[in-house]
Amino acid sequence: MKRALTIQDISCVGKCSLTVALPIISAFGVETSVIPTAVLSTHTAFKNFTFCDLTDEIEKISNAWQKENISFDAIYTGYLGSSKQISIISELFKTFKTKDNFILVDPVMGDNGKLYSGFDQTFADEMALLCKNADVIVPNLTEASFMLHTPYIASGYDEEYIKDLLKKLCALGVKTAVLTGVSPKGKENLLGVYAFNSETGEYFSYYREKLPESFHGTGDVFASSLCGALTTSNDLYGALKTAVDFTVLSIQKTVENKNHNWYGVDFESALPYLLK
Ligand code: PXL
Repeated sequence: MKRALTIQDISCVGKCSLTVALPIISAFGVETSVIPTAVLSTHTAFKNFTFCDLTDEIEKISNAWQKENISFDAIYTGYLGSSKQISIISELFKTFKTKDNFILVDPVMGDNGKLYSGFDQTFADEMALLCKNADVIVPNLTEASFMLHTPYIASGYDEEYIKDLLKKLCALGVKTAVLTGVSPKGKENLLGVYAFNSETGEYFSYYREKLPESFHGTGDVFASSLCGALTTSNDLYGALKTAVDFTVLSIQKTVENKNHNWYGVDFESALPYLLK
């Protein structure tokens, strides 16, 4: 069985980060190992939350794994709490990267032109350095703009603008950059992903109809399903399609459930799609 490692926080309630990544990657038939970077009572979109930092555990866990000769087919990072965590995880990448596995970095730090609470430009610059060591990165337009120091453009941009951002992201040192939440001029009714493989020079885009509602946690659902799909097949374009379709289905299931929570998507109801 393939084994993936995912490194992100546990938000005890909130349907994001590890509570999303574990079930989704497992649904691909992939053993899912974790390093929790922090334990929060909920994610940070709630008004009141606790935060227990686990930065000091990361190196201890990594050192113990080295003694046990543990290895991974995939390493996927999501929400990280501090610049210090980023530098520790850069070292962990060097330790566990092999010629056969891949590193997926979701540089979680913001949306809709704004950084999430607790993040600043310095954090975005450190995240850009972490991306250098990744095979695949999946920023949204906000995260890409902060990492590249380019102005955030919410709408009205064309595909050339997206291609230019993708080239600049790959210039950070990453092999494949994927921009998420893309809706260019002429496709305003659609939302999708646009990817650039800097080794082959190929672009790939995949869109679905834009849904009337958006929800917290869809980025984590997308990145987790992309991790599962890439671990089980090295077809990037097929994996991106699976991840987009699973994310759209999760949103549809949420909308169908009239009693859905405000804080996350009902990806649980969409899991049977991955088991097919
Ligand atoms: O969904 C990304 C995420 C993960 N973890 C925590 C968050 C967020 C987004 O707000 O606050 C703690």
